[in-house]
Amino acid sequence: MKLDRETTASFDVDVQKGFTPLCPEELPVAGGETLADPLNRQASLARLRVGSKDAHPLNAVWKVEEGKPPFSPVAGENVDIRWNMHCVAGTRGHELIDGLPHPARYDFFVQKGVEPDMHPYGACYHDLSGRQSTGVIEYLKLNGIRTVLVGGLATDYCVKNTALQLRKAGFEVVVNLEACRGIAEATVDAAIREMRGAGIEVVDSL
Ligand code: VGL
Repeated sequence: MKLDRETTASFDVDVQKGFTPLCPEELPVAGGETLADPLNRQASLARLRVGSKDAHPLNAVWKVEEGKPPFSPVAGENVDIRWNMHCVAGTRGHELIDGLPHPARYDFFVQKGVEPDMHPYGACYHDLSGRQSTGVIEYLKLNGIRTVLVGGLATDYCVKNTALQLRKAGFEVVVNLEACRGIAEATVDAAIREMRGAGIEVVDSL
């Protein structure tokens, strides 16, 4: 693939220990802890590097409880289903995996899901309807970015939604599967189909 570094950004989506087997009580994604090398390689192809993290509070309304299992629906404008508690600010699960830069070293960084009744997936909006920007789209446009390379966790949730939001905002989007891992095979396959259907390039590696 021919990439123009000057107009290309690299996006590390939610590459946090809470989505790896390092935090088995959270939302462990097999192989999630192995993504630093492919993400650093991806970033070397781009002029700007941006990233995101879930930064959840302990009192989140979407958390799994007795009789309220994972994936069961939860009512609210900006929540949908229940998840194990994960990526709580101030805990190990909130940290980026080893081998990535400190968040302060990124050109732009999104912390999302901070409100107890908001659980966004895509990193471009704080709400589920895509109304309240996190600012990353504006940042990329202001800096003349046209192409965004995307990797991270998890392919079937936050990576997919971030890629779709970027595409809808007018960027050329490339999802780099070597730098992603997903929660389940069926939802990863469906995510790849949906992203390709939206005009996103999904590649095995960069
Ligand atoms: C994610 C499920 C729940 C993700 C976040 O980062 O893909 N998945 N919360």
